[in-house]
Amino acid sequence: MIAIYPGSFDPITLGHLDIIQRGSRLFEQVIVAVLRNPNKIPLFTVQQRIEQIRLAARHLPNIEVDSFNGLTVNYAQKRQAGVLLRGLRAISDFEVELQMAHTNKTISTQIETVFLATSNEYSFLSSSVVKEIARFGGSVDHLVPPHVALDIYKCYNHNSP
Ligand code: COD
Repeated sequence: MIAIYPGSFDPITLGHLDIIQRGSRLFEQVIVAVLRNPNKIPLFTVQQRIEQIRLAARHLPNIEVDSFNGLTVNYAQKRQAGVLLRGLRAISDFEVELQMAHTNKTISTQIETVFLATSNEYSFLSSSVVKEIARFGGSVDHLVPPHVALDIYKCYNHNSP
């Protein structure tokens, strides 16, 4: 079974990577799919995010990294995937994710959403938290892969604190 792990990944965090690693043990192939979203101004371009994810997941043989636009379920169908993989951190995630899963079911009954609970150590972690810390000069070395931390420091014009 092929699973799609869709998201913004702006940037990928250790929380995302944990879901990718655990997903790679559950599915034949996991396609990490970065949404090309013209309505948001991201910190990193889609191409930069793809490269960051590829490098972070290079030790996993069954991971592909791609980008998409439009509806996630349409992209999943195009890639012949049966599952949308999502991570759950808190009740706030649950409400949004459940609504998205139900909506997606109305578009395609063929595609199931599978949720993985966050690992305890990453339950607070999001791309926004990472950007907030870095913007104010803090270290994000413990929150993202090392090459991503370097990219972030470059963006905010500071060296590793
Ligand atoms: N631990 C576990 N899981 C985590 C962690 C963590 N620390 N951090 C993030 N995650 C999970 C998130 O819960 C999410 O499941 C996934 O990782 C990706 O997170 P993000 O924040 O990078 O990406 P999102 O949630 O902004 O991505 C949203 C989509 C792009 C998937 C969504 O907007 C979408 O599908 N858009 C396309 C249009 C569409 O099809 N909409 C659906 C119909 S309403």
